[in-house]
Amino acid sequence: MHQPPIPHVARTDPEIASLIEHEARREFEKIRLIPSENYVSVAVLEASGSVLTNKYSEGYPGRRYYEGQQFVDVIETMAVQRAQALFGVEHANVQPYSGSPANLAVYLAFAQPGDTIMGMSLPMGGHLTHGWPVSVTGKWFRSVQYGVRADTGRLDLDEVRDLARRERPKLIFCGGTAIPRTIDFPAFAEIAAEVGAVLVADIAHIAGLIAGGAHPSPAGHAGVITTTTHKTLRGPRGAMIMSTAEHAKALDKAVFPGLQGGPHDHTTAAIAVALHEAAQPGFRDYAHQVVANARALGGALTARGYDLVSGGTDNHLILVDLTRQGIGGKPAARALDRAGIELNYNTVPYDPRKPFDPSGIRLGTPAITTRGLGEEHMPAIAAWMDDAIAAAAKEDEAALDRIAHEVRDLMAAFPMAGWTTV
Ligand code: DSN
Repeated sequence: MHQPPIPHVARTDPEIASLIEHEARREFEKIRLIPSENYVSVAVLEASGSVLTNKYSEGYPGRRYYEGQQFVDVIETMAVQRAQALFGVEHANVQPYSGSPANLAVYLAFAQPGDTIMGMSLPMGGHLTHGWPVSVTGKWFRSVQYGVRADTGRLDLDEVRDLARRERPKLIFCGGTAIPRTIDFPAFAEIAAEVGAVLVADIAHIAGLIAGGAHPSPAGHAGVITTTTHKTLRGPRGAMIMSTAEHAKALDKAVFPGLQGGPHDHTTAAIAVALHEAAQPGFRDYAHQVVANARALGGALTARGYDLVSGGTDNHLILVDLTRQGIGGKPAARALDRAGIELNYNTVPYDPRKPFDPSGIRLGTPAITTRGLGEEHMPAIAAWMDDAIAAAAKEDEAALDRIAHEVRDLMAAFPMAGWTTV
């Protein structure tokens, strides 16, 4: 059952309680490979489910618009200090509701509508909020986008530099949602400095790897760092903006009152708890194991004939082009989910197919590593994936059921925070 238990929900709203219980069991039984997801600790669950949800706290510690901040002020200050210490930054704002509002606050702090901004395009691995046309960031700003090379699947920093020199953007975003390779923050910083842009490192995917020393840090290179708190960082759903002292005031003003009302104090407390967990020595082991698992899984998939975008991975994430397998990403992802392996369909760079029916799948190892799986388990996962994709092509439902059963048997041996079998 769900941990912590939810007897009050069960009594007052049994339908919702039952759905929560089903979701907890689903998370326990599946091999969860969506690279932006994880399992938070019971401590994080408790903090985010606490009475702090009752409080309004517009403003910042010591400068609020409501009374009764005796404890909330201390909590937010602790969260800020823990972020500063963990990431080695001069300033942190822990109030953004999630990654997209955090990025929007950065635009508000540094750009006017119509200004030129630059980011990686969504189908090449960037994020919607880095200036993709359907996002407000692509509608209200003049967005120029860079991608990866067709032959390597990797960024070409000479191309990024040429584009920046030509377009003179006010903001340059680096980072994204489907980048399997190490981000060269010093190189981006050099380009931004040359054209007079503010460099924004969106580390949402890799924040936990950076905290654990498994990916280089943008601190000291990027003037602004944005991140969600719920991916590799393994905290509640939320976000942070970190920066040099120089940008602190503009960013704080942009978050509140520029973009948001009251911060979600229960989330702030849970972020503080997660940051404390990420500062423990065991988190370094976790971060390095995430990368080792991704390398092992990528290697096992390659050995089975799968094409990995950029040829492999340096981090937690793998992007697979299924063209050679003769199946689209969407039917493959559906079949894998049926087989107990959860991931998402994804465009690959230069994808000839449509975004809603693309050529690829995106997967990663943050969640399974939290469950305790190691490199030795990756060949079996690759074999199940291969079998499920072959079964999808033949519409072999029995094979998918068999794999789901085997997956459930494996995962039963790995405890999950948030679920208890007794
Ligand atoms: N939805 C996130 C992801 O899955 O990468 C990005 O916002």
